[in-house]
Amino acid sequence: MKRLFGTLTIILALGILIPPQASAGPFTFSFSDAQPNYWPGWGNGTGDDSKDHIGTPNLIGGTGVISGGGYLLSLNINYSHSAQITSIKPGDLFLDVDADSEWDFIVRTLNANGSGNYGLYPVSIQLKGVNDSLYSLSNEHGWSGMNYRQDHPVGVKDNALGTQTGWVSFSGWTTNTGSHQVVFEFLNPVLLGSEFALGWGPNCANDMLLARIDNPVPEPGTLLLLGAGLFGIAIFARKRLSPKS
Ligand SMILES: [Ca+2]
Ligand SMILES: [Ca+2]
Ligand SMILES: [Ca+2]
Repeated sequence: MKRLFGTLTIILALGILIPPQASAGPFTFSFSDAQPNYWPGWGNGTGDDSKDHIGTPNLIGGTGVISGGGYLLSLNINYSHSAQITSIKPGDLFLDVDADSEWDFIVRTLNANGSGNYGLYPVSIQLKGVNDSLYSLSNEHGWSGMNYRQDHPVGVKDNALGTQTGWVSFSGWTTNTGSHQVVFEFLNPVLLGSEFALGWGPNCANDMLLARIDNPVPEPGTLLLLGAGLFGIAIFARKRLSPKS
């Protein structure tokens, strides 16, 4: 028993001394296009504010994959079109890696014409109220006179972009009627915190997604506690099972 205890103690000590390794993975997450209909603070005071989607498209929600090391690998967003309006194009994809209501990265898919690799850029833009002039709004994309969600961010201005840090493969976008999916595959890593947020919508802001997501990757501290707990259970079981001398 003493020898077993000593061995287990050494194993546990090594677990504490050796820096935690990346968890197994990858891990998946899912999200829905829940309320609000617009990003907080960006309602325009019209009947649009009560609508999830104004005509087409309707964003539904999606799924994503994170590596064991905590890096975003891919993101799928589901949507449907009830009518074909060929001039609707995608907006930028917004990422808030620590869910502090300040965007940290964008994928430059604003007005993307098709599939291909699009730039990943660091940004530093509060969701609302601090540097709103850095956003590209729905009004700037040729929708004047149409029924669309006015005055809502759909991308960022060029001067909001930091130095490009990588590329993201984008599936492209269709305006055909029916159910579809856009896919973002991250060719360069973006490290996510324990909670993160993402935002996306078309360049008319007819439907805007804003999702806060709990990172499914276990934190190293949690793993360590789990290991210590298992160690305790092993000792307890060993004691219970040992014949009394
Ligand atoms: Ca929707
Ligand atoms: Ca942030
Ligand atoms: Ca929505």
